[in-house]
Amino acid sequence: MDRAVRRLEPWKIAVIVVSVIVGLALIIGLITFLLCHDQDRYYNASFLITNVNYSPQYERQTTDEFRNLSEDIETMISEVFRGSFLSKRYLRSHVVSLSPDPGGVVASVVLVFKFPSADSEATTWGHVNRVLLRRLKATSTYLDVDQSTVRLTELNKEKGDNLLNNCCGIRRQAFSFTGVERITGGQRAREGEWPWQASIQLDGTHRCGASIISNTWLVTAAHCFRGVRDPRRWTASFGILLRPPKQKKFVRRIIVHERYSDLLLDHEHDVAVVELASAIEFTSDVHSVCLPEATHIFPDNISCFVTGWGALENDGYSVNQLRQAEVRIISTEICNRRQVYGGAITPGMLCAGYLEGQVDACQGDSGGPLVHANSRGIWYLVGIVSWGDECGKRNKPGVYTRVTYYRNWIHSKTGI
Ligand code: 4AZ
Repeated sequence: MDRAVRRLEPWKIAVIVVSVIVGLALIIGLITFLLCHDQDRYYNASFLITNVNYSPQYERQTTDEFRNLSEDIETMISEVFRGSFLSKRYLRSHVVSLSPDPGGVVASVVLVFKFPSADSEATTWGHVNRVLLRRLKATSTYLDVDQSTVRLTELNKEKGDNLLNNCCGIRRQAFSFTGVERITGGQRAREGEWPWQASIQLDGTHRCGASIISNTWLVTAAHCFRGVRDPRRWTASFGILLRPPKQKKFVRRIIVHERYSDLLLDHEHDVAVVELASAIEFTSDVHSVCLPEATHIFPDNISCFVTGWGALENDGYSVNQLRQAEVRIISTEICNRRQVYGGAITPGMLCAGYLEGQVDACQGDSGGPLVHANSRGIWYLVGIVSWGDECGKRNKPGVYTRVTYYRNWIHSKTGI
């Protein structure tokens, strides 16, 4: 008795008590983490739609036909899950392909859910599969889905990420819009908000913006290379910060439009494509924007965003963190008025901004993207920052290279 009491000295008791508390805390922490921590789970769903005839226009994701049918399918899938007990778990769906079938069109869709980490894969797959089968029948839509063809497979995170990151014009998180801003003094972009934005650098210094159109090709403005066309002096960086960038690549080749001239100063054919020396690793923060079809018409007045590291005011300095501004397309007719640009706007250009001024691209934004999200929320390259009379001046909106006008030229040089 005496010896036992002597052995349990106070400091030993303290150590035991502390160990037990720490151990319990760890166990409780682990349990809460497993119960409360959500993780993204990806699935591929494929099924036959019997009341739509296959059209060759479904081969390319950028056609109006692909967009219309995909939008209807994505709406249908959203209704299926939003009206079910999985409504809080369902995040999004994205049609990745539409393929021909003797019975109609086979749609392949990536579904993204958020489930607690503790839920087993088999259980969550079962929930998703059951809701999909049951509610596809109950949800009213004009699409006829053949129930017997529905296949649901779980994709691991890497495969799901890859599938989505390889689709152009997708933004992975939802970014809420916070008021009117301008590149000058305006709003900073967040990582992953404009994943196609690149910086083109001469001897390591930011010179221009550019847009990623594939893992080896960028599109930018021809005037960025004024005087220096040697690819060995150019690099491209990716991610919202110039320093430090997310990725950096050497340039293999610069192809400037044959009819662009540094001397004429008419800003005509201000487009160039840049081939990288090695492929970009696509992630949710760095991947491509979609190129519109040559025949696509972006209506006047639609909302677009211009992004860049350019000056906050005329003749100002570039910034380290990417900025964004919302601008509207201005008709060429208005932009060519005497008090605006008096006829300088040719069919290969488009104006965007506000006649009141204030919100605009500026020096250093050149070559960068002007983008618009279609009704599916997929982002398309509408214009390339090209020129303007200073920045944000009244009646002097930004002028952009019209991407649809040069769409076939871009294809002829890059195959994209
Ligand atoms: C430039 O010098 C420049 N306000 C780019 C865009 C605009 C003006 C100038 C549009 O690179």
